[in-house]
Amino acid sequence: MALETKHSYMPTGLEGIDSLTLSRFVLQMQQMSAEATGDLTILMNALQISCKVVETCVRRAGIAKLYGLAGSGNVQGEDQKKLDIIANDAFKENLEDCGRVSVMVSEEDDEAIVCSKATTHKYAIAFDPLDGSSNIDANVSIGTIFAIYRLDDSSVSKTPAEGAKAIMQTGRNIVVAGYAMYGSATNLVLSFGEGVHGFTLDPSIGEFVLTHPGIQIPKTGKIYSVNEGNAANWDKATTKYVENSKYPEVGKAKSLRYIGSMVADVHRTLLYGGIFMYPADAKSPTGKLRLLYEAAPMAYLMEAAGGKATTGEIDILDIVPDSIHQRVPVYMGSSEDIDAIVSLYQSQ
Ligand code: AHM
Ligand code: MG
Repeated sequence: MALETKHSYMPTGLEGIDSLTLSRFVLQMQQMSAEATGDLTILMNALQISCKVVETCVRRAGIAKLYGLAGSGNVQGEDQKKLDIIANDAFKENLEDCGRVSVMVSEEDDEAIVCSKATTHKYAIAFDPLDGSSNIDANVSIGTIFAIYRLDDSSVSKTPAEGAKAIMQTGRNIVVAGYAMYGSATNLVLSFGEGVHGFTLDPSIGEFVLTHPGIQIPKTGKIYSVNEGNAANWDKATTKYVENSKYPEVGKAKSLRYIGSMVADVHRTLLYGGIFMYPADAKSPTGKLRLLYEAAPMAYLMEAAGGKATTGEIDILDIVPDSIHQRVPVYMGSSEDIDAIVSLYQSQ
């Protein structure tokens, strides 16, 4: 059956195209821009190949004995799984080899990586190669999150410190953000700033095909999503918000859904509406999720889909990073649900 893509929210020129693959989508985006050089197209190609490599490893993990710990830790002090390392290597090798990435920041690497093979210095990328690590061995959905930032082409970073400085920009400077989700199907959801589009990997042709054009998050939702095991350490605003969700003065209580993989929880929130949160608490005063490669890319998608993303006090996309692995409190989702938590912060 042909895909319905005749929507006004499709990028100009792409309306009415059936069975649109991601490769073709990216190429068309390039052809529609007068200044495009093809560099971003090549970068996006390296990115989608990396996602396919990781998806193959994830699918074969049980058979190929890829579950379990690798015996090492990352800069966050977390144990690395074998698949964390395989995914990180796949992204780093493909992105470096494509020659269009100047600087990379990965959750799994302590310092920013300056790419010696870069032939142009317009782009930096921050990524979490395999998010939701605690879910890997239980075969629960996991994913990759990424954000591509535009750099000032005239400045070439030579050291990790210079690379870190170059990529530490607000999320407003993101050029493309997205995630791949390795779930019951493999999805790649992304935004070039104009709309959010979801692709599904068709294993029979090895291509991502457009299945969710122009994702728009509902204005309000019936679901709240949070690790409620941390409730004893929450601040008043978060505690009140969750209490209101369970025991509303008017209307129906919200349902709780929490997968513990940001990619999967955000994917559901984008499609069904509601709120996803990972608040700061007394034990983790800045929260758990990392700004550059978790919070900012997802906030970019939320805003592009008509939703909102905040720390409770500031829009996530307006935060000026102070370090590459900085953590921030996260509340994101339907605009009315986010307005409710923001007003609780204002009255706190
Ligand atoms: P990771 O990058 O080490 O996988 O950690 C990030 C994950 C997110 O996917 C998820 O939202 C969160 O950690 C879950 O944390 P918790 O287990 O504390 O609820
Ligand atoms: Mg992560």
